[in-house]
Amino acid sequence: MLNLVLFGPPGAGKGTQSEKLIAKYQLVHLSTGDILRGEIKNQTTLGLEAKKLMDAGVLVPDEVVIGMIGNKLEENKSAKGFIFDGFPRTTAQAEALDKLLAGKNTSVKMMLALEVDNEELTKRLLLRGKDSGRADDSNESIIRNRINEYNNKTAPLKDYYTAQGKFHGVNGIGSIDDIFASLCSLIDK
Ligand code: B4P
Repeated sequence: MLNLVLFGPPGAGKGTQSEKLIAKYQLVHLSTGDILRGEIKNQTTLGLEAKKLMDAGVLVPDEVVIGMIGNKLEENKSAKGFIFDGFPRTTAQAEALDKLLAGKNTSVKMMLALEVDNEELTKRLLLRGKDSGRADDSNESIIRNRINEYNNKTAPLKDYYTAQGKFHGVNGIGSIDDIFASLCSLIDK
């Protein structure tokens, strides 16, 4: 199984590159952000709780997203592999993912990290906010919160995957196709 973790700060292009990777490698896309936005759209209890946190640019609790990923793995037993997009975002989530995959006799093959500076991230998210209607893209102070959450809780995962020899950084600035080519060359190595 080819299990990839796509990593990077908010707006780094994880969703954008996931779409291209799924098409090329025929993997199942598991984006916790998309799943949570689906729950909000359907006005489920989980969605209503998550909305407050997401709109403020804060991470939702680990047990919520870990439960969601566990369910999706069960629903896709015959998958050739998965792209984890926006998950894990904390060490507890990374440890839970390792356990869930070990229970299925598989593991994360690599973490692909899109590296983009804060100025470019803010620019991209404000631009997307003009059309997306996403509350968390709508103003600079919420975007700053998201970047702070990333630096405090998510960035340490670089060390977690480096210790397993699985971390690979890629420059996330440039054309979408060039970035995609860099990702593919790492996967195909
Ligand atoms: P996510 O939905 O994961 O969103 P993201 O970090 O904003 O986006 P991404 O990096 O995918 O950016 P994209 O490709 O869209 O998270 C939203 C919220 O959900 C979190 O804040 C949190 O509250 C919650 N959440 C999700 N997962 C969680 C978890 N595991 N634990 C706890 N909470 C969780 O790109 C952004 C923009 O840049 C787009 O407009 C795109 O067109 C543009 N772009 C992409 N590549 C570009 C390039 N090369 N050049 C120029 N622009 C580019």
